[in-house]
Amino acid sequence: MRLHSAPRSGNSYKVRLLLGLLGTSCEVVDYDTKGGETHAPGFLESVNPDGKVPVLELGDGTMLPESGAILYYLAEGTPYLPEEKLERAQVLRWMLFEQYSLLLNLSRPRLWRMWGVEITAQRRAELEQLFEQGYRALGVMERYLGGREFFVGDHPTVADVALYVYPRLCAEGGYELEGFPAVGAWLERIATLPGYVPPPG
Ligand SMILES: N[C@@H](CCC(=O)N[C@@H](CS)C(=O)NCC(=O)O)C(=O)O
Repeated sequence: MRLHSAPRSGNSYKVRLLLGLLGTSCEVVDYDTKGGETHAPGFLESVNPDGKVPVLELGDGTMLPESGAILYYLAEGTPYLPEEKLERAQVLRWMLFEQYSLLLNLSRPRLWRMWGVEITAQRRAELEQLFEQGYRALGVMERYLGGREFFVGDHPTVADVALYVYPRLCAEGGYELEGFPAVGAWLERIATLPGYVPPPG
């Protein structure tokens, strides 16, 4: 197995985190996404036509893009993917929430800071919307977590792995998590799991 990845990519980190938690080793090939390496013809043709990482390359050469699909694949048959029908559906529910309501809102402000993107009036207005929607999504997580330790059942699943990454990194984009104590406690809980891998610095 080989992971096509980028050093500061949160979506790639999701996969490296799960690999660590599962104690599975995997070769990692890093790309320069800012430099456009994932849009080079060779990458588009033979790795991912969508020009993004992460992509998991399986032993038979099959390329599996999309962090959620990769997490699901790797977690099958392990405690990180429950067997019970409704619990599996709940895992999927939170992974879809992560992609639709959380990911872009939390990742884009970080990406713009990381890449030193000029904040024009248009981007400032976009940032305002991203923060508004991002804080709303964090509020959903905060209320749901309440007294819970993990998002599905009483042990960590790939839903936690998928949801963990961008709240953990969002301060790099200017978010403040002081108003989200349950999210903060859950982030700390994840960081104590055996095999935990720290995020890209
Ligand atoms: N839905 C995808 C999003 C993947 C994604 O946006 N990857 C970023 C890095 S975190 C990327 O490859 N960006 C390069 C580009 O879009 O050109 C997933 O969850 O894997």
